[in-house]
Amino acid sequence: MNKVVLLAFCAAFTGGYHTNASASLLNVGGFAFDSTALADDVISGHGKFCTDAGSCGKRGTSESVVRRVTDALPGSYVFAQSGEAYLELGFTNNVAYNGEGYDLALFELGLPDYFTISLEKHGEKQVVSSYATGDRVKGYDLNVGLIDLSDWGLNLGDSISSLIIGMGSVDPTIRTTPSLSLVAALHTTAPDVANVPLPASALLFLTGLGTLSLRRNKDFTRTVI
Ligand SMILES: [Ca+2]
Ligand SMILES: [Ca+2]
Repeated sequence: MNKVVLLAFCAAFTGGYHTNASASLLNVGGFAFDSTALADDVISGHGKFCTDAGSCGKRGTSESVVRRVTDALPGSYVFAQSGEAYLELGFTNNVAYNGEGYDLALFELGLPDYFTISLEKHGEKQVVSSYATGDRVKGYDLNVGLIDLSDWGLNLGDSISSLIIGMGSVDPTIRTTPSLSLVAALHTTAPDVANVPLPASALLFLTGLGTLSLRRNKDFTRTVI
């Protein structure tokens, strides 16, 4: 088996990659969901962002930012250049609804970090911390922040079509910011979305492929949102 075939074989059994090109099932960080469960639009944004390509000063609604936070690739991501930056993400071909347990998964890379989440502008903000999924992408830990819409007062069955994600640091003593790569609804109108933990990743085979420095966004001094 050559290396290309071996890598393809490994990717087929790992979280963090689109594992089936012909179907719409995605497996990211141990979570399985339909491709239609992804947040697929940036409705609005505030502040400037850097991308994994190393370019900064990007507006939240710029093509380079929108593509990175709405594609199915955990290895493409953005991070904020200022503490007050946020992205308002939307679901255009589905809605996310409040089911049992967690309802939304926010994936980011590097050191575990914090998102400030609200469901509407000037609405109640809550801090959601991410944790390592055990998968690695481009040589970095793939982390996930989980949201239960009940924490915002939604009843079971209530749905949302957007959310606002604060991307700056929540505390000036925390000199890191999240590197957001995609957001998925775990309960959605898409066909039978499953929140099923998968076997541990084989991505360790692939960690030597990425050399981008994620540390840059971990060194910014932030202000409290
Ligand atoms: Ca829930
Ligand atoms: Ca991405």
